[in-house]
Amino acid sequence: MSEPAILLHIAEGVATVTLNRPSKLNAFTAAMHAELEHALDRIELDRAIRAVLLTGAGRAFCAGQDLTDRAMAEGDLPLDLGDTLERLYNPLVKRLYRLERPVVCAVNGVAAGAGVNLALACDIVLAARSATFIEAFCRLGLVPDAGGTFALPRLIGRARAMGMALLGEPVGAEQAEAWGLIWRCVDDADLMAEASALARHLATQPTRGLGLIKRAILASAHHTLDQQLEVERDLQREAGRTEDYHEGVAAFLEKRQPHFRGR
Ligand code: LHQ
Repeated sequence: MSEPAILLHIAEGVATVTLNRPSKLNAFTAAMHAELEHALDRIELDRAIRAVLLTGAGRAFCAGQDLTDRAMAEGDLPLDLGDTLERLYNPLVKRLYRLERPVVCAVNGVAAGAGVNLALACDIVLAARSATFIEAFCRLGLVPDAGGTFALPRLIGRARAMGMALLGEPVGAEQAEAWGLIWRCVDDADLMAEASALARHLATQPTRGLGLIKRAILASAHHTLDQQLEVERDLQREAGRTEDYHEGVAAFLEKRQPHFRGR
């Protein structure tokens, strides 16, 4: 039996999802998409999972689409890349944005093409100091996909987004942190310990509140101030009805540590 392309490990409220095709730098095949979809199904259904950690096996995070994977071609017709996005990448990106659990990404090595944009669809991105981010699409005559043209200008501004997308040059993790492309760059040897500790911490926090924060921040990308103030009003109303909010206030008043249950 062949190795699974996705590893799923669940412990301490954290689902660790590992892209697992290290010999091909974890490039995406159709089979890998299917396994990842299955893992996300499991995560979405299990309320005991309160944070997700995404990373790659081996020396790379993800080299994007596997350029040899012809499994998506139909008969002798030319491969419809739009169809590949519609069926595989777009639902994946939407799921990560909409997942009401914090998603930490540990970029353990090179991220290229859709691999970069998959990382940028996560909520908190840590990267090993040696990792690089390559918007490699332009080298192939393609357009950044998997949400890249949405995330890049919003995270780093138009000038840097254009530079990354039109030149396809590797951007190092330190530069990525300085630009605000990612949350933090850490020493290679510390990456997994730091990312796991962060995910474990998030898994002890008010999960519903964190999910609502995520929704609010992501909604702001296409809202006016007035619209966003309405979003905050509605989400705060919801947050104020959670058990965890009451626990947070009680713990504060009783001068003790809160015990959040994610409800
Ligand atoms: C790979 C790949 C790869 C297959 C490394 N595929 N084997 C596209 C089309 C369809 C629809 C949806 O959207 C997309 C989105 C995209 O993601 S397009 C962009 C695809 N990705 C790339 O263009 C990146 C291609 N890879 C590279 O440029 C290099 O491999 C990087 C810079 C990532 C790493 O370079 P090295 O560290 O020198 O490693 P390597 O090139 O020697 O790769 C190691 C192995 O992994 C090698 O296999 P081999 O059997 O020769 O050891 C590569 O062929 C394989 N590999 N990326 N995307």
